Amino acid sequence: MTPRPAYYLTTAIAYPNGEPHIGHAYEYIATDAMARFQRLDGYDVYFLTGTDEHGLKMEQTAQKQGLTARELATRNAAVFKAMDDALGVSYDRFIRTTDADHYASAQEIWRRMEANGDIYLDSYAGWYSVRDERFFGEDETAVGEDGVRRATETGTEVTWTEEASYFFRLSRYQEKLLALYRDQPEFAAPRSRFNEVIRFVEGGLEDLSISRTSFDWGVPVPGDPDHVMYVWVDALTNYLTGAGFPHTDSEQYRTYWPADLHVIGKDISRFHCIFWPAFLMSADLPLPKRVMIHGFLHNNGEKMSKSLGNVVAPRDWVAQYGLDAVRFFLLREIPFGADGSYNHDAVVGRKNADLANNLGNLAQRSLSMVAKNCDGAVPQPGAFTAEDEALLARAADLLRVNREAYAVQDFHGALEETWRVLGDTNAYFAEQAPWVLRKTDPARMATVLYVTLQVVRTVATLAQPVMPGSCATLLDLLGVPEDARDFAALGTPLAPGTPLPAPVPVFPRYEEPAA
Ligand code: ME8
Repeated sequence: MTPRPAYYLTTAIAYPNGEPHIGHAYEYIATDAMARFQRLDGYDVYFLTGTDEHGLKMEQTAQKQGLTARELATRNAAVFKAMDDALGVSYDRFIRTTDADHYASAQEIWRRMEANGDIYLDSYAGWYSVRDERFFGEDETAVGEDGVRRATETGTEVTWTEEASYFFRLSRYQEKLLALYRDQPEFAAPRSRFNEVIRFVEGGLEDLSISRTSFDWGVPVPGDPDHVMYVWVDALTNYLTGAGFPHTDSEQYRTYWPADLHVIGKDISRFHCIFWPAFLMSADLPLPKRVMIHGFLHNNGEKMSKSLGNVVAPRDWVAQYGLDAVRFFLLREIPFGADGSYNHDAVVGRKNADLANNLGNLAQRSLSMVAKNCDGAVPQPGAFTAEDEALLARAADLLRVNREAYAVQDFHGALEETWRVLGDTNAYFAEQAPWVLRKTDPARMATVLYVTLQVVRTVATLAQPVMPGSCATLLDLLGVPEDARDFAALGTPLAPGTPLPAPVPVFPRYEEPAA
């Protein structure tokens, strides 16, 4: 047997300085859908997520709460992990940057960059935003009416920082990065955000301060314990740690590095598309194949913020709408890569129209008819008409359509096309009227029900990455054995005569709670 091809994907690792919000959940759910899709499509998937625990932001938040940074990180890493579990995020490892193997990994990449002559000691004087864990040039900041200096791009407060620091020779990598972008036009997406990165690099790169001496909450710099690494050097390296680095001869590393996909939000594209490949080039390590940059979620068009009180906790949404409706809404509503807005009516609209009506109703009506009129087993179809053949062909083509969409993380497009076929199946069902055929032509009724079940089964199989729980229940109702739910199994049509359990509704409507 040839080994299954490997597929290694990651989310950004979150700062556990507070509780996760729906923006975090969005990234994890999308990456999880990608991981599940690839598994169902026969890949040997490794899925990494976790927490980014070092740096001044963690240190300062902890101090305010009377905790050590480690205590704060431990407490909130558990909250993030519990949220992943509650959201059905099928990670293979939840990495914490305080894990021992991560220290070894971050120190090894540092040594390699140093050995390559890319690290030198100097002193840093400039502006630093703790919120963004990021340095800014004077010209990238401005003093507001309140006398506070802020970073123009992110609006966060900056403080003057002057200390001994190691620098990474980022300036050396401008040409190599531009060559990478030219040679691998799919290295980052969407194109508009990738173009912003390219324009920034074309504007010239300055060397990067990569260590701090004014606090010690970080990975110690090899050979100079007065310094800890700049948090982003250590954070980005988590992707290598997850792949078994520094053990480059390990099975884990040989199987999974380079990563196939990093999924991140738009605010950290420069770190992933500029710094990260430059560090890897310097350390003489292969580069990840793709960085997918998603947009930001806004509450009713407004930025989520604690002061506006509009931050959605993922667990509240799950309690209110149900997990699979939340997962479906987020991936169906917003084209991945674009910013998106959410509100209650939009979620309810998707839950009721797309799930309860389009899919749930069709499944329930066809399965109930089968239970009553076909001895509770998959019906035996007769000869297919041109309409039957056309619909079955469209359903069969959905695997190709979904593969093409997932290959570029177009979850929205995948679901849109899949639901279009469902919509047409609803029209077919209404037109064929099997409840009339029941009396006039029962053999034809059996064929119509068979065709409908075959489409529902295809949709339930392909929608598993987005709605694992509900689709599993639906596939149970369709009599599809657990070992026949991967995409390869779609090549075998439903077997007539398979006994089916009594149908139950899988996609309930949202009912407003009584006032
Ligand atoms: O940036 N909508 O951590 P983080 C969508 N530790 N996505 C959002 C969002 C929103 N409103 N707000 C944040 C960090 N995100 C670093 C990453 S990776 C080596 C280190 C996304 O907790 C954000 O873009 O601030 C990022 O991808 C992720 O959530 C974690 O953000």
